[in-house]
Amino acid sequence: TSAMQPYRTSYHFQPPSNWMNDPNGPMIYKGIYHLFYQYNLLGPVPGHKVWAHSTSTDLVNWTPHVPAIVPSEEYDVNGCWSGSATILQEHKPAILYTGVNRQNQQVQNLAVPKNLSDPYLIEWVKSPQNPLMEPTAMNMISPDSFRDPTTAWVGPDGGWRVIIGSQSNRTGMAISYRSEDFVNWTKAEHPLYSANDTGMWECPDFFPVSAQAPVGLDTSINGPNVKHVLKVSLSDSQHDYYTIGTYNSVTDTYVPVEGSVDSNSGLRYDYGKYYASKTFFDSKNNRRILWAWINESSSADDDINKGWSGIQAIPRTLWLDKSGKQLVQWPILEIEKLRTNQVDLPNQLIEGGAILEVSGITAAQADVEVSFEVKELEKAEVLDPTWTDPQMLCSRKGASVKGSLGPFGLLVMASKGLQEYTAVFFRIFKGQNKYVVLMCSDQSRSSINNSNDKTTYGAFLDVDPLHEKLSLRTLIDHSIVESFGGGGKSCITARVYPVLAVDDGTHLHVFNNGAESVGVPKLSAWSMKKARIN
Ligand code: DQQ
Repeated sequence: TSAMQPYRTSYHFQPPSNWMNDPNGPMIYKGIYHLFYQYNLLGPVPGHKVWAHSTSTDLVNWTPHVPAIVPSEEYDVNGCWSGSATILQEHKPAILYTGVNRQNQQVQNLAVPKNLSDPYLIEWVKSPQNPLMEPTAMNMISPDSFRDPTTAWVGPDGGWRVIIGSQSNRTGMAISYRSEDFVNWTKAEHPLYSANDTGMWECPDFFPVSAQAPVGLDTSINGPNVKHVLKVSLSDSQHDYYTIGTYNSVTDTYVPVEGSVDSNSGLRYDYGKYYASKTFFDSKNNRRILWAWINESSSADDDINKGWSGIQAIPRTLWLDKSGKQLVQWPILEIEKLRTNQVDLPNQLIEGGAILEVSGITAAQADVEVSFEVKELEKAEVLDPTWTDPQMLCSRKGASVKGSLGPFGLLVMASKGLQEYTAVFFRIFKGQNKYVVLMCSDQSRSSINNSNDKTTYGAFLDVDPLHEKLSLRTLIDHSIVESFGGGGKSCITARVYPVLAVDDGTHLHVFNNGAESVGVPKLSAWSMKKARIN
């Protein structure tokens, strides 16, 4: 980063300039990871989209290539929108993407590599049969609500299935299509799943997870020890919600059991900023990896001034929690290659009201892991039964509001005199018949510049503080703070734009603003090296 560009990231993926949004078609081919993304070649504003393209051997360092898919035909002249890659028979990749046609209708198109022996897959060829799926008067699909094909999967009959995000009179839905040859697609009678009054479902994602082990599965796997996840990006709220359920591949029906897409109680990948996410199966390492777009919390004018907008979250491995009731996410292990200059705090007790600086690292570009241990749980504040909205609770009880057990956690991106800081912390409450852990990311003091959106985020964390330590990991990178509570059971990502806490003026602290002391058995912090991110 330079003095002129204090908010550019050093290890979170971003192009050198202009507008980026959704990750598209992530995959691994011949040992090389591919990331495509929605990109406006012309400026830091949304504009007309192309599929920009970068590759990597480690998901950390990236090499840019020429855009893979750009508007050129009647069926995509107004934009090449989001879509996904599928690995067909004989390891041949194929991309399904949404084209915005001359009439501004959304249609689905196919593109395949020109030269399969090129592991970088630089050149892509659009199918002469495009568009393959179109809204018509017959199929009653609305032409402005038909987009973002998923990775396709094979059913027991050997046929391909794919879903497309849509809505009909505010009923959000994932429309199903089937194909024998990946070119001729037939719409199924029923959507895979739909929910009333949820509005447009963008970027659906549908994939199996193992109920036995924390490993990833190929998208076409199904069976007795497999559950399925359906994620949708709700355009109304700009949040990614998921449900966990069972998929019957004979009848092509999905029945969610955990979570919901149609209420505030739905499960989210991330309780801060995190949108248009997409997973892929990493066949080399048997894991499923999640990518997502993190937009700015500053104004469009600021985007124009800095010349860019949007970053990608650090890719996360995701798997089904032992409880079967939620997913767990953790930054890909490769990111730890960037760690350097480890600093450890000795095991200690932090008294109520104490703030302790962790020095010796580049605090604007860091990775921190800390765990907290609370002894006298009976002193926990009683949770009012009406406090069901964690974000609201975190906003009302920010880092400066003293409690009993908490708030305790980290002050990241802090300026010298603490005029600026972002607080990531926990509070423990006594619920009806168990302790309830709240995790917050409080941006209210993140910048003395008040034109930024400094909304506070919050999530409940399914950890039992009677038997487990409370762990927190936070990845800090100049204008992004990505936090993982309880080993990845709840995640919160925030964007911050400090004025004082910039580069070397940035500090890191551990704090306890509760009345009771808390143990900190372990705290390790690392400076992060710069990655090659284009
Ligand atoms: N962004 C794409 C659409 C998608 C939306 C356009 C989600 O395909 O629905 O850039 O952010």
